Formats: sequence, structure tokens, C-alpha cells
Amino acid sequence: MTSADKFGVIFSIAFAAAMIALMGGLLQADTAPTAPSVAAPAQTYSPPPAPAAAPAPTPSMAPQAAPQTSSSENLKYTIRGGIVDSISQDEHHNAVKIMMDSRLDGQLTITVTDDAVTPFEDGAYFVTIDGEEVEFTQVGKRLTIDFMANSQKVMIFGEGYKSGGHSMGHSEDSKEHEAMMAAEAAEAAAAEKAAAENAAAEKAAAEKAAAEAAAAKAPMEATVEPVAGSGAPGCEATECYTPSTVTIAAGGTVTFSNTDTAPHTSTSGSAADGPDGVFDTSLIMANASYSVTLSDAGTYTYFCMVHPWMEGTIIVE
Ligand SMILES: [Cu+2]
Repeated sequence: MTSADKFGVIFSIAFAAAMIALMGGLLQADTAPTAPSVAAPAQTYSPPPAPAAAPAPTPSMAPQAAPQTSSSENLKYTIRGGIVDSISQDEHHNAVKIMMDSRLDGQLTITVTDDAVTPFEDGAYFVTIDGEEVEFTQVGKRLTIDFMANSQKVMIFGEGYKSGGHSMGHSEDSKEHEAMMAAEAAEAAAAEKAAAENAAAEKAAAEKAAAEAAAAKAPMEATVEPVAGSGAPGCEATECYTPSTVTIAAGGTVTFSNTDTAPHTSTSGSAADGPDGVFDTSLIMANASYSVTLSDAGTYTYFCMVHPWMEGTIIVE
């Protein structure tokens, strides 16, 4: 090695050492002041108690019943027996969705805001856990909801998820009335014709034509009901709405009549892609119904927002 080479090697080592020292200093300067301020809200999962069969004394085990308190989406909550994975707002349906991981029976207390979900007129809410309506206690805007182990999705619904009928009913009534009047008039006219000598042949021809026209045209009205027990998965193997496909004429009406005990929606779109905005019955309580009028021909799929395995189809001709 020449002395020039030696100098080069020593210089390289010294330069590298200086850079490492400099970077170390920068890193420290960069991370040191911010680290303590990003302390995330503590949301530690508490493991279930040790099985009774193995009563090993574990005095050092963390107290598993300690509730945890935090806030997400600006909603304050306390949960015992599980952890909250996420809280999100379903603006389209005026609802708050809470996804959680619960391995124990537990309790969620959450304080909602009008920004997150607007209550019904009387200030009340409607709560489901994994699609089933549940009882809960409400003090002001603070809801206390008991849940069973392995519950996953808590939905808090507000105004907009009205139970029961629809304003469309009135115009339907008057349409029905008009149709009845027209039918009566036609009957009277037909009777007069029958009295005439050569009316019989004419009437038969007219009736035949009418029957053919009726057979060719899809009905103006159809009724769809959720299959009993469709609030639990399994119906998708056959049908969750019955009939799962209905055909109506353009301008016709499909009435969704909830003969099941669980509340359901029929929301246009699909469970995979979400609502498409064509129609939405919103939540239909047991024994209530909701009518949808479709004026444009086409094939419309729909699903239940509460039980996404429930899907059906309306064909408009
Ligand atoms: Cu449903």
C-alpha cells in the first residue's frame, strides 16, 4: 500500500464514522420530543378467566374486568368484556356502526351525538347486534348495551328507520278506486251489449282479446315477504325473500310486507357493492310494510342492510 492509499482508507473510515454520529444525533433529535405525546388511548384486550378445571393461582394476572374507556369518531364509550375495533358513521342510513371483538359477555356504554346519528322524534334509538334487535338502557344520549360473547357488530339507528307504511298508499288507493270505477263501467257496458241480439259474439271476441292482453302484460302489483327466520344466515341456500324474484309491469308497485319477527330492509343494490340509491325501504318492523313503485324497465337487485345474506330481484317489464 502506498501512503496515498493509506490516507484514502483512513479518510473513508473517519468520514463514515462522522456520518453515523451525525445521523444518530439527528434521529434522536427527531424522535425524542414527539414520542410521549402520541400515547394512543389504551384499549387492551382482557383475556378470559382461566378455566375452572385448572385453578392455578395467578395473583399477578391483570384485572380482566377492568373497563376500558376511549373515544372514536368523537363518541365516548366504555366497554367491558371486549374491545372496540372501529366506530363509523353510516350517513346514508343515519346510523352508527360499532365493530368489536368480544370473547366474553359484556357491556358497551356509548354516548352518541346528533352529528353521528339523529334520534327518532321521541329521542329514542334502535339498536341491533349482528342484525338482531336488542334491548338497551338509555339515559339522555348515553346508551348501555349488553352483548353476548362473540358479538361483532352493533348498529345504532335513528330517525329515518321508521316502521310501517308509506305515503304512496294514498295515491294507490285512489288509483285502485279509479280502476274499480272503470271496471264497473265496463261491466255495465258489457251487460248492455249482451242484451243486444248480436252482442254475444262481439263480447266473446272482446273478452278473448282482453285475456290475451292481460296474459302478455306483467302484473302492476307484487308482494314480497322475508322468509321466517331469515334474520339468521342459512336462507341464502334457497331464498331469503319470497318470492326471491318478482316481475311487475313498468309503473307497478312491489310491497315489502314484513311477516317475520326481525326487522328487515329491502335496499336496492347488492350486499357486495352496497346500496345503489334506486330505492330503500329503510327498516321495516315486524308486521309493517313498505311499497316501492318502479317506473323504468330493468332488473333491480336488492338486499337487507341488516342481514346482508338476504338478497332478491325485481324485474320491471
Ligand atoms: Cu333482514
